[in-house]
Amino acid sequence: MKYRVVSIEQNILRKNDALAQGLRARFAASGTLVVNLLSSPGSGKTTLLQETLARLSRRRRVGALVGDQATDNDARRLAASGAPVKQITTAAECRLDADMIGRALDGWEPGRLDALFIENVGNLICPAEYDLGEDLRIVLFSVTEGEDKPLKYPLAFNTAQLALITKIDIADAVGFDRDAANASIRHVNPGVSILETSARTGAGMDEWIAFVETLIDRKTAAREVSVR
Ligand SMILES: Nc1nc2c(ncn2[C@@H]2O[C@H](COP(=O)(O)OP(=O)(O)O)[C@@H](O)[C@H]2O)c(=O)[nH]1
Ligand SMILES: [Mg+2]
Repeated sequence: MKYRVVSIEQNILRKNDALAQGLRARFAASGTLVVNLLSSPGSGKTTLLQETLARLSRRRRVGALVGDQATDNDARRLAASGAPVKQITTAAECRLDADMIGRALDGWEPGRLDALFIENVGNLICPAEYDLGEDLRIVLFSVTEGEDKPLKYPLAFNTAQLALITKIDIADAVGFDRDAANASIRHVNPGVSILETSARTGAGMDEWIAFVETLIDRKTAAREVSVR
């Protein structure tokens, strides 16, 4: 019986991987950089994206898809930036999958985007298993969560290319141990980039935005080469 459950899960993930490859081809053709944001609830995904969309939409075409089990609160917060935003309600599912992204894109006409940000459902377990065709997976980890969390949720941390430590403005107040947090992150993903940010004070935001813009330029250039 146990084997049967395992094989059903593997089939679901295999199907997701195939759909994600289709999305990746679609995003390569449009030259859209796709960023998948993972974290536990309350780590600051929506707040970071509010600031990111506000800053980038001055000079880039950016949009967001937001997964939430029950509400459209985050989509409404993000839409205030003026960027195109679409809500995906996942109901019983604890994560977004490639099929949900494909269906959301089919019914949505934001025009060609330089970058699409995907706010995943808030938890560090199920979203980690689902490829959404993204170029960049980032895991957010706030200073209040406990420095050992990367060790407890290794998949979320070792499938990400960037770990963003958020709410750095309150690090001292909560006794955040930077060395311990970095060591936990590096233990599960030695090569990952780590950036400290505060969407509240703006600390680290210029570096974050510059990091994304470098990737946007690279993706746009790759598209230009392929269509030439
Ligand atoms: N002090 C501080 N609070 C933040 C920061 N970013 C987000 N928050 C707060 O953390 C809470 C959860 O943020 P939210 O963006 O909704 O997290 P999400 O659930 O990951 O989308 C809210 O009360 C935010 O105001 C930050 O950089 N500094
Ligand atoms: Mg949110």
